[in-house]
Amino acid sequence: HAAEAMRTDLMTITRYVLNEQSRYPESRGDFTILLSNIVLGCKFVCSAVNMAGLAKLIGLAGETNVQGEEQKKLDVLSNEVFVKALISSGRTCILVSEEDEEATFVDPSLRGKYCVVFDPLDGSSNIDCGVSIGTIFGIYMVKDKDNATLDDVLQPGKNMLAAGYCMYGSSCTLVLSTGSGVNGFTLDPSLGEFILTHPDIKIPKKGKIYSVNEGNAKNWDGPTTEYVEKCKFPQDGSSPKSLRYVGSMVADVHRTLLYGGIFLYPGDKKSPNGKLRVLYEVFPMSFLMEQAGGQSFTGKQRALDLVPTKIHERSPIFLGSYDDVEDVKALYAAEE
Ligand code: AHM
Ligand code: MG
Repeated sequence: HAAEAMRTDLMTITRYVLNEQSRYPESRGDFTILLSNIVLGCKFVCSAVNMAGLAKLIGLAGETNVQGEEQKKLDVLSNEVFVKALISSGRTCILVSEEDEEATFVDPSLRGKYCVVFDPLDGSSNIDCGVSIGTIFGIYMVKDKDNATLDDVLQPGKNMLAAGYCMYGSSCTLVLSTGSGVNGFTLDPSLGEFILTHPDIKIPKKGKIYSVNEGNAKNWDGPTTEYVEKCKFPQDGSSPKSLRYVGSMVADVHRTLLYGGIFLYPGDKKSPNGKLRVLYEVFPMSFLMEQAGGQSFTGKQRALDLVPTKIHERSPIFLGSYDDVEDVKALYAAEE
């Protein structure tokens, strides 16, 4: 009977969030509306990614994004869809997108109380070869929507109300935390609905996989070098870890969350702050990791304690299984 109930009692993401938000009756409707607009953006990007070859959406748009990288048409399109969906929700106040140099302050007539930071299509260098890519987002609450300032988004990650990502892979999976655990929803294309398929995700306490761009090894600092050496040549009699690196953060973090292990994008001599952006890459993924029982560390501190000073700021990041991140922390502590 249980199996039967599973098939007929569909826990959609909207239903899930409504249930969960019943703790906060006053904000229940607003958050659900905001989230359904994020979900709409994800569904759009999912179908655009799947049609990319056919629709000839792939190709250079002839623009560079704020970090000076080549931008594909699909990034531009995804960004536009998210920005428009978020503004039209009437529930947002400030938007920070990887694709826009400046933060967007929503017109007062359409303003709501939420700030959304997002990377509409992360891992775009992987589009052409069909590797999984994703959308990453984090949600803050504005202090006073009539006097919103950049400080409302330059807040430590621990102040986020919710964070998540959507992975466009062999299936389309949305992983969400609203601050009480982590849940995964898979898009049923025939229904157009995200259905709860991965309830209460917990990351294994210790993992067997490390995930890093080892091509940068010559510029790493001592603790990162030592840590990766330890993964390959453990001195405590344990087996070496396997290396898995897609080069698409959502895919690498998703695997880390489900299988355990560690994902690192350290700083190095050439890029002391690494590559990944604090607001819409490091924070949402760190939020999810902690909510799933893992940890996230910058090399100096708990990642979610970091207070960003610029919206596109970067930070080194080590995140994943509790024990694996603990090992990294010990190496950095020993260096001091
Ligand atoms: P992007 O935002 O330009 O797509 O870059 C971010 C991506 C992440 O998805 C991934 O973790 C990282 O860049 C990989 O970088 P590298 O190619 O240096 O290993
Ligand atoms: Mg990105």
